[in-house]
Amino acid sequence: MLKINPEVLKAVRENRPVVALESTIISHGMPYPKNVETALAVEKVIRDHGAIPATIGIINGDAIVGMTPEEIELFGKTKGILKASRRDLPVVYAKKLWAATTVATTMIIANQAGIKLFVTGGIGGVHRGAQETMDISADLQELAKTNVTVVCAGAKAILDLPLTLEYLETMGVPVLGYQTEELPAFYTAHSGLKVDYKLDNAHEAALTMHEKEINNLSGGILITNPIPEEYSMDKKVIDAAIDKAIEMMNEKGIKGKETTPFLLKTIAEITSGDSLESNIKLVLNNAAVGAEIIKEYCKLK
Ligand code: PSU
Ligand code: MN
Repeated sequence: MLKINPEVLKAVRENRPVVALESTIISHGMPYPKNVETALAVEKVIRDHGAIPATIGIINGDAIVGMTPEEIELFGKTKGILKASRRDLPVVYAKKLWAATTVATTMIIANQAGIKLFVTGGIGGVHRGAQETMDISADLQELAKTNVTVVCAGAKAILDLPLTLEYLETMGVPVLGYQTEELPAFYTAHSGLKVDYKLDNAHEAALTMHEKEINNLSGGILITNPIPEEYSMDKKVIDAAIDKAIEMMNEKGIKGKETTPFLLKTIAEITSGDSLESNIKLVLNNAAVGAEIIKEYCKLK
């Protein structure tokens, strides 16, 4: 069952700006209590920019659209909350479980609730070594089919970025740079790879969403927004931390859905928390940009 909070429901019906947010970043992407502080701060940034936040998660088999601060606190604190991607949803609903939603499932539920834009930190993608492991995040397939625009800070170098771009191209997903021509690499603004197109401002982003919709082009749009220079990490430091974390992951034999949470946690440990601080700052920055884009989009309706 979809449980949409009344404020969010009213805003969607009245064509006022709503921004969806995911809960895997809370339960599996950051440690407590920074995860909860960040989730609440992101909601505040969205409100300060004149939009309404809707954090999405699954409680007792109900998809909650617009979690309360108390629910966010529970998602941040409770151990053993599942990480649910598309394949998990039927079972989570049938067994009435608690589950954090990934980019893929947040897109699915946002779409069902009529929310057009979703803000996060980073998306899943084609993992390094995917030629052997076939580890490709279900987020990419979801971007191919579900009509939600995702604002993120690019994809981090725990992934194979060139292969991730190839995959998105094959799936017909526009990969756009917010005021940049370069694909941002999450902890830094630079990957050395190009996005398909640069968006000059929020209005142009909104127009692109609108054109996709009126031309019945199904699927998502990926808007990549670089981390502000002052919060960006030193490329050498972060690259070394990522390589080390991947080495540790292989030694421990970590696979499948544990991969991304393990790497995030290990990179934060190796960098003594610096990567976590960058992660928080880039999500807040994405929230501001996402709110501006959805405000412009609502004006077009
Ligand atoms: N990237 C991040 N932080 C995150 C995630 C990705 O920088 O928290 C989470 C998102 O919820 C994303 C998921 O959808 O990890 C991808 O997991 P997987 O690779 O197992 O599909
Ligand atoms: Mn995976």
